[in-house]
Amino acid sequence: MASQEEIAAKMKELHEQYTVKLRGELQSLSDLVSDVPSDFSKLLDTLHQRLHKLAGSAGTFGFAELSEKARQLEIQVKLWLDNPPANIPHEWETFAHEIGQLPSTLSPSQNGKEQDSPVNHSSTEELLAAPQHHQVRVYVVNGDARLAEEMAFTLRHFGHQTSWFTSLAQSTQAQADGRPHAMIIDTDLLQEEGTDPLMSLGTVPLIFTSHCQDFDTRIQVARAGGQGFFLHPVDIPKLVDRLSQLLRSNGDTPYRVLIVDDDRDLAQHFQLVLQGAGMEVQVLEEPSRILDAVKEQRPEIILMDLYMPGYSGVELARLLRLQDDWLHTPIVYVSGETDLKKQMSALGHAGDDFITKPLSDEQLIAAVKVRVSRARMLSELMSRDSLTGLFNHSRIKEQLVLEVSRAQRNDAPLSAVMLDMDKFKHVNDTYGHGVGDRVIKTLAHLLQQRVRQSDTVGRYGGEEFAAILPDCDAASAWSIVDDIRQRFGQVTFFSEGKEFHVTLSAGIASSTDYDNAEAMLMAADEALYLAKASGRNQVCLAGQKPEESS
Ligand code: GH3
Ligand code: MG
Repeated sequence: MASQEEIAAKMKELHEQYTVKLRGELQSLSDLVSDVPSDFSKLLDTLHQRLHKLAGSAGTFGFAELSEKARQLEIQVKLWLDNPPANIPHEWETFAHEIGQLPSTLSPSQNGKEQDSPVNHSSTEELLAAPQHHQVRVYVVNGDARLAEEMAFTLRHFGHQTSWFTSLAQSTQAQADGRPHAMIIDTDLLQEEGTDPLMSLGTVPLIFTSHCQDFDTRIQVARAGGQGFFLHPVDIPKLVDRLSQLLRSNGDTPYRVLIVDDDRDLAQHFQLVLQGAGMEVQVLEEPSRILDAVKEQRPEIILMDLYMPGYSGVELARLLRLQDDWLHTPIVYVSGETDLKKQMSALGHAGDDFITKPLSDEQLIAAVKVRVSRARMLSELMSRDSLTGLFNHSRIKEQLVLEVSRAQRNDAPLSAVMLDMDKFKHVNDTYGHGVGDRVIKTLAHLLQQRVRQSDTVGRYGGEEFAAILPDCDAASAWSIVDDIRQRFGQVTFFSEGKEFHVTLSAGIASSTDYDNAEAMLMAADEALYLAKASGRNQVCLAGQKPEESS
């Protein structure tokens, strides 16, 4: 990925190119209206298109006054287009004069932003704050020092690095030493200090704790941009779940953005701004390539221009929605269209949202961040099994496809494991379904505890689990899984005064022997079947005789 300096240099170059083109365009517009036109309605069409584009792009490049004037002139042209006058209207002369005056708005003195570097470094950095999973820093802010310290202390048990403060002001001062990845704030402080101290936080996820749960408190939390709300006494495991959910969706994988816009300068400007904020951005100038582009990049958000020659943004959005794969991808129209009716109609047809050009760099970054973070959180929720919190069937299969191709790229081993509890029907029949659920949760917990951070565990079916172990050959996988088998067999369960134990069987396939995800899963499943057929409570490797369990 390009460095901040490279992005700033590119941005400067793009800005200079745009300014040169802009002078040409303004001169050409002035020439266009200098004579009394012979075909007035054709001229209006051309003017409308060009003023619309100008209003949208000029503001984004920092020429706010020009953008505003172009917008007013566009509205005038639109009025003439909607109610065509019989003759050249008497306002034409003033209109033509104003077009001729547009270049005067380009002088730097009238354009504060043009003097700045086009990339606003401080805001871009502020909005960045990508969490590092290996050392998650959490601030706890509560006016009650004892509560703050207690919560900070408890969170440390979950591997978080915590600091606690008794006021928002204190906590923002501390950020000079490094921004936290998340903050847990008591709502009393919102009443005392307001939301101003939170403004400098950019997109740091905020979770609120409170003694009240009335509507007023909740609306205050919503206004402050809270992404979680917990009543005292706080259910810490739930809070930790929420934290990891937020951190995962805000995670350190760059957001993938696709920009579909025929205005090359503007698209490049958006691309550079978003790249500056650490995102992975592709620009599509040729709309007919859209299906290939989304397949290659798998964007998490699409910024779509509304009017392009040949195809409209709405048509492209509808085309994408024809395929299940792109049903959930947020599509945001970025357009100069200010007519609310037209915006609504565009949204009624496949798009999710509308942002109007011109927009500032900060607005663009925030607009993308908010939407992608939410989309990630929703997909996270959808891909988890509700009983165990593990990846569900389809998600674990998807993950295996990704891991197999990664392993092949890196020429590294990878093992896939299928685990299934033995005679589980008997557990349900004897102790009831509720107890059975508890056993399932226990195995889920044990699996998560025993595997590495880079491994993935999922609930494949009822009492059947799958695990993916990257950088792990069949022999090492066997040792890990056999250790889990032994530990699980030693867990004592209780129900109505009775003790019982449950065992499991497992099958393992390695990527060295099978070259695709489906073949690996099938082989691991066959090995599992072999383990069952050989007496259960054992781990078998695909294509080998069962090892004796100890
Ligand atoms: P085997 O050793 O051959 O695997 O025998 P088994 O009894 O474990 O296998 P079988 O497939 O016959 O039965 C699995 C049982 O798991 C049947 C089903 O009721 C139960 N089960 C599936 N999902 C859940 C669940 O979510 N909760 C509970 N409590 N039981 C479940
Ligand atoms: Mg079973």
